[in-house]
Amino acid sequence: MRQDTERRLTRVLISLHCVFLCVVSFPRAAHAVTFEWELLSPTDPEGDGNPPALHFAGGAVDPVRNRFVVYGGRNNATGERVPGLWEFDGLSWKHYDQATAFEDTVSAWDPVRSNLLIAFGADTASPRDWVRTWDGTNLITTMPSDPEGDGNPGPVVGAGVVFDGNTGKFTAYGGKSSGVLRSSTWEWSGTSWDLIVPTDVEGDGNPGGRVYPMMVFDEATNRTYLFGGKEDFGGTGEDEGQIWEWDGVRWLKIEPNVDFSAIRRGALVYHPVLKKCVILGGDYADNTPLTSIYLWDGKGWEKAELVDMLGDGNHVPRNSPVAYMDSLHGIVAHSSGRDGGAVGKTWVLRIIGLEGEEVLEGELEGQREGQTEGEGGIGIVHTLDQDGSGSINISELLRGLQLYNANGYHCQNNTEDGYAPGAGDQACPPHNSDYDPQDWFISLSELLRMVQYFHCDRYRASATGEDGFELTYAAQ
Ligand SMILES: [Ca+2]
Ligand SMILES: [Ca+2]
Ligand SMILES: [Ca+2]
Ligand SMILES: [Ca+2]
Repeated sequence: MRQDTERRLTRVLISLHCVFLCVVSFPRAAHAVTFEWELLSPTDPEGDGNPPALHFAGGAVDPVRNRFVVYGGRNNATGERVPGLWEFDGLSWKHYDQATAFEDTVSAWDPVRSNLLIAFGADTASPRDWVRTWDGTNLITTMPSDPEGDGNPGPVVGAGVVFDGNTGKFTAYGGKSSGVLRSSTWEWSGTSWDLIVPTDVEGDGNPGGRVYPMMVFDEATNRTYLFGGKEDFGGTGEDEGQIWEWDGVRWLKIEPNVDFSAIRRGALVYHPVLKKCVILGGDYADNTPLTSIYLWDGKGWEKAELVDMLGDGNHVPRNSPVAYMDSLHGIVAHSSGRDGGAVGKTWVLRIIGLEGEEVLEGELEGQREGQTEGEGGIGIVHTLDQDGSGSINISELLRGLQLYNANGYHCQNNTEDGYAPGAGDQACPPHNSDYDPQDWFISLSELLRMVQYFHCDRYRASATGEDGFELTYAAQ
């Protein structure tokens, strides 16, 4: 018990130290965005546990059912392929068992047919060229037709695929088949693969053959990007740091402002709030990971700040990580490859700071309002929540810290929250954080409750909450 208390104390002190460090020192001027990876603790009402640490899995989000779907992959601890699918709803993982176990598949949501496309990959027999769809109930396997007479990309492993909102079709690139690296561009119509011959008016050629590239469709620029990938096994891969833009007709090579050298098997995710793509992890040719987070805006890379105020460490996605973005949870990633060890871990990448981006902050608040409106509003606003957004930001937490450090607080008109540090007038209603007991003094346990508010998605009034509120980590 005493050890527990000491651990909590140490953790909060580390967290508080980081709060001051992060807010007062480096991120203000240096970086537009500050992220934190938070380790989630999924519940398990299904009784089927959580997925193991995986590598070579496919993953995508089903935005209709709001599920993160992970298909196949290899158990990092046992080396065995994992049968079936796992789905994460923001709270728990549910397993959908299947007779077959795949790896190296690629997945993307199909907004036209409202199901998840699962393509390529290998099972125990061999690489496959079939295409599968998953709608949350049925896993349907089909063989592509070929009215074009140009064949199919498969059987192939390690290709990239995205749904291209510009062309309204899936774009697939690369992979490896029968020991040969592929450099073909294909479009999936829903029933057949169409081999695309890119134009090259710009004269910079096309991306070379590669496996495990990262691909993303950027809704802000309306273009697809292809980044990294492995050009050959055991090679130096000098060109793997390239980034190429696809507009449905041609591949344009973009000269990067940051030379990532060779990198492969990371994840690229479009972030609709930031309106930029986020690169997560991946390994360099010498098998060291990319530990920083960069944003891509269609022109260049921008390094984001990454802090660990929670003291739970930060995720380093490696070896074909699966990650998705949704507006409620942020970017969620399941541990993969070397970072995860034997135990599967689920992480969420949260924005905890934005600088010089008032528009973005407005959007974030609008988003929160939208979420709370759906549940009839947040009702009572916590006194720590000065802007009434339904969640606690860094400056609001810092105000709480100020009251904690002051050895008491009192009522004071014309301050940001109606209170001031130190002893004085107690005629107003007390601060909501002062509840256990209510004594015009913020204790350590009350401060810890504030830190919880800061790290949750949002809060709402609750008759059963210890302080009259409950915290939610995944709005449904
Ligand atoms: Ca479960
Ligand atoms: Ca064809
Ligand atoms: Ca070109
Ligand atoms: Ca962390």
